[in-house]
Amino acid sequence: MSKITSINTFIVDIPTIRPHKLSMTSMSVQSMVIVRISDDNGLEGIGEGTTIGGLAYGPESPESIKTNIDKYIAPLILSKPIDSINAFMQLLNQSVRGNYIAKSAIETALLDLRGKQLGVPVSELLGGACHQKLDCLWVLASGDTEKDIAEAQKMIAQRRHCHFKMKIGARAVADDVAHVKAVKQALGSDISIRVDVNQAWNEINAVKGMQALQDAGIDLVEQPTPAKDYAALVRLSEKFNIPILADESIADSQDAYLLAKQGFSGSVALKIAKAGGLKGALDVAAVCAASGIDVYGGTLLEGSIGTAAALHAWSTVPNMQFGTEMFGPLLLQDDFTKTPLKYRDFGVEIPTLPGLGLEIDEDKFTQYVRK
Ligand code: MUC
Ligand code: MG
Repeated sequence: MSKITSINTFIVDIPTIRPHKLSMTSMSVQSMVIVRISDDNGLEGIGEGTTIGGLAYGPESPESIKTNIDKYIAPLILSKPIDSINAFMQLLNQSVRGNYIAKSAIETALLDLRGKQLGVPVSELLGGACHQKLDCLWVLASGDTEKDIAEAQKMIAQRRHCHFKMKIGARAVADDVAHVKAVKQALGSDISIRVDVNQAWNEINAVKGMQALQDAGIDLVEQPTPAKDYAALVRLSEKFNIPILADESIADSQDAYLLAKQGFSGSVALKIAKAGGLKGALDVAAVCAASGIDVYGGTLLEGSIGTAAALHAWSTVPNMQFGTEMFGPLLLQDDFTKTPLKYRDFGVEIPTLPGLGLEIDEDKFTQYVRK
């Protein structure tokens, strides 16, 4: 059995194609933690741990992800034989609390390495793909109504995306609703529009906002209220026909169980970063399936590596009712892999080569790696 000989981490900064404005931050660059794990046969597994806006989105930053892998996580698995990724993850979960994004990066790199050792794609290590291609929406977040309309029209004409999610919550409810309504009217009734409030509303504003968005024909409202306020999410899901998607509220399968137990009738965004890896996210999907809760393949705006990892996981979920938003690489000005993901016909293909199915372009990697 081959052994792990090195675990190296890097922060890679790549500018975005335009400012990406969320309720809690505006992004102009994405900082990805890339993990490279080698074995004694010269094979390498790659993983990615990425968040949004430093510490604006959640409790892990690119710098903490890198430091905690280097100091606490890597020594637990270095020099060990890579016979069971489940056993490695159990050890990590016993020894390191939280740090879900760091764990997701490590699990991804281990799965990529194991897939390359066995000559099979990561989806096969997870039991096999049910889908070869998944729907993929695009997020409109320029902050400007006319720019958002032009951007969406271009994506539709290119047959790249026909579902859109709009980031709102930074402005007054009435201003946000007017912005969303203008985009919906310009694009027409056939084009699906959703919104993501990223926890910015209290329940009173959520009632006002959701009523107006429902009346305007918006298809879904994501995380209107604060993550921990499960009772508000349950009340809102009972009050409105417009579906609610829980995002920041649900990290792992225990969260999904607790929300389902309270009677939540909405849907849940799966993210490998929130759940501590691919298997953790699939556990969330299993709890949702058992509870009658629909799922959606979510992103923390990862580049190609994290996005490919999530796609392998989502490909094994029989029913991804709300599609996916695995567009992260397209928001970045450049890609340091030689094997870009294939976006076509309003969706994205699941890679089929061994491991994640990606290869790093070393020159570009060196160009963007933080010195
Ligand atoms: C989120 O909260 O959904 C996903 C897409 C995007 O633009 O931001 C992320 C995070
Ligand atoms: Mg969200």
